[in-house]
This record gives sequence, structure tokens and C-alpha cells, in this order.
Amino acid sequence: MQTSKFLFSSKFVARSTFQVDHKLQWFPGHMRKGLRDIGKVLRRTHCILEVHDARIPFSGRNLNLIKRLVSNKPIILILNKSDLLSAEFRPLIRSQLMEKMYKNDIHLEDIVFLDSIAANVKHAGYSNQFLSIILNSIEKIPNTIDESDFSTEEKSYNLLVMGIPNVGKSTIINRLRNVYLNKAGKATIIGAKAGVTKAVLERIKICDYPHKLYLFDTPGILEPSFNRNENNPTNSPEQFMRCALCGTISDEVIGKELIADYLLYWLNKQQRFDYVDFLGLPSPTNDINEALTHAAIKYNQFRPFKNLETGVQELKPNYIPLAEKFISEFRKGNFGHVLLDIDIIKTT
Ligand SMILES: Nc1nc2c(ncn2[C@@H]2O[C@H](COP(=O)(O)OP(=O)(O)OP(=O)(O)O)[C@@H](O)[C@H]2O)c(=O)[nH]1
Ligand SMILES: [Mg+2]
Repeated sequence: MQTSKFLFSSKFVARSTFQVDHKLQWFPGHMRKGLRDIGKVLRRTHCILEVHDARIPFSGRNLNLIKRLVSNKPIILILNKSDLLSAEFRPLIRSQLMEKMYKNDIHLEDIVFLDSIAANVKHAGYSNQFLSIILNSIEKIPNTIDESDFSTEEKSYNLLVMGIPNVGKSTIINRLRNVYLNKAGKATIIGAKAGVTKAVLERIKICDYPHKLYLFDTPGILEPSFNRNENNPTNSPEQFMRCALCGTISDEVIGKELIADYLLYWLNKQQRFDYVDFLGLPSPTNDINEALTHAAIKYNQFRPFKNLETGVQELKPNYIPLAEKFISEFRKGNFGHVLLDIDIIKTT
């Protein structure tokens, strides 16, 4: 396959900018409620664990929202799903994010890379060092916490886990409980779709010693702040699509074919052509319809439709499940490790 001769064109951007733009207004009701609930438990919170998807360290984080919610509390940023990230970018991501947060007056205690589903605890990143980062930051807690709720209780600390949908917040809570408290089972539900946690839950204990630590799980909040402005100079419709590709917005809201189209665009731009074999293509293409039509042949995915002119039943490629198959392959990491924000890191 002569991939080097393949010329990438920006067909995706021209075709879909309009479609993406009008979807930026979307903001589901449970997120509004989630935001209100977060506001209520914040006064009982000593430290914030912000969870984000490591493949999009810059896209989808709403710094205005973080500033508004976090105010003077210590914040630790967890970049989860690091098993899917190209590992060589970790140091650059860390330094550029630290700098960006500093410029935005957000004081990050630390950035931790986690692979929260790894079977091996050390490999997952839940070392004693991770616990130490949390414990060190709660020592710096300002004296503004309302402790009235706990006057009859033994001293304990509350951490609020927040972030956009589907980044692994609930998975991390279950795993922390499992690792540091040796408790099996799940205290909070997880799921592969965005919007699994619908409300701020009761406190979940994750550690007994040297301090009692409790976590509040919260629904994922993704505010539509993707328009470029002073505080978010790089947030754009393309970054919105990266969030969609990582499953942080329900696939149905954006449309699976549009997400697949963006995936094809991104893979081509990075000259990563593993998709060619997967979709049964003879060579790279930037046409999603052509790509999914070949996939229909390879996976025998057609659906019947009636040709209104001839009245004859014909077969058409079944685009939506094929788009889903393509996206799912990417989400499993089968097109390799990625940094979707690679252009941002190179130009920052
Ligand atoms: N590859 C990978 N998948 C992960 C990791 N952590 C969580 N997941 C998967 O990501 C999906 C979402 O996990 P949840 O824990 O439900 O995410 P959440 O942030 O609580 O989602 P909402 O409650 O919907 O906001 C699940 O399918 C998890 O198995 C990780 O480190 N790596
Ligand atoms: Mg959840």
C-alpha cells in the first residue's frame, strides 16, 4: 500500500462545521441538576479530584467552570485512560497543562496519569504516591470548610470527583475503595456511555488510615463552551468532535456517522492508516461513505430498502452500525495509542 502518496484533504471540516456548530447548544437537564448538586456539596469538600480523558488533555475542559466551582480548594487533575494515550507525550502534557492552569489562576496540586481499569494496581497508577498526593494536598486545606455536618463525627475529609461525562470518575472511585480499603464490589455504577451517574451520590469511603477519606461521585458536566474566546482560545468545533470521539457526549446527540467521519479525518491527518485493512479498503480515503461501503462488503452489513422508482427491494450499506464498529475499534485502542490534541501540544 502506497500510503505516502495519499494526499489528505480537509473534506471533513468543510462538510461538518455547520453540523457541529448547531449541536454546541446542547446541555441535558441532568447536568443542570448535577451542577446545582455539586454547588451544594462543595461547602463540605476539602479537595477536588478533577478527572479528564488523557487523550484530550486540552479539549473539553472548561476552565471558567473549574474556576467557579473550585475557588480556593486544592485540585488534583487525574488524566485517566492513560492506557490509550501515546506515553511519550506525558512530560509535555504535564508541563503545558501546569503552565496553562497557572496562567488561568488555577493552582493545580499535581497531575496524575491513571489507567484505572488495569488489573495490576501498580500499573494502574494507584501507588502509595497517589495517596500521598491526596494526603499532602488536604494538609493545605484553607479554613473555609463548613464542618457543621460532621460535628458529631470523627474528623474526616471529603473529596469531590468531578469532570466531563464518561472519563472514568465512577470507575476510579470503585477502584480506590477496592485498593485502599480492600472492599470488593462497586459502590457506584459505571458504564460505557456518557451520563451514567445522574446525581451527586452519598459519600463513599475510600480510605481509613492515616485519615478517613470520603469521595462524592458526581454526574459528568460538559458545558458547551466550545466557542473560541479569551479563556478558551483553542476550544473549537473540532475539539468538540474529539470529546465526542472519546464518548464524553452521547453518540446519539452527535450522530455516529459524523463521529466516524471525524475519526477518519483525524487518522488521515496523522497518516495512520491501520483503518484501511479494518474497513476492507484497497487504499486510504477521506470519504466516509466510501469507507463504510467497503466495510459493509467486508462485514456483510446491508439493510433492505425499497427503490421507489422501480418498486424493487434493494440492499444498502447499513451505515450506522458500521460507523459504530469503526468508532468502537478506535475506543478500544486498536488503532494504536493516540493524543487527539496533538496539534495543540505542538503549537502551544
Ligand atoms: N480504557 C480505559 N477505559 C476506562 C478507564 N477508566 C474507565 N474506563 C471505561 O470508561 C467508561 C466510563 O466509565 P465511568 O466510570 O462510568 O465514567 P464516569 O466518568 O463516571 O461517567 P458518567 O457517570 O457518565 O459521567 C467505562 O466503560 C469504563 O470501563 C481507563 O483507565 N481506561
Ligand atoms: Mg459516573
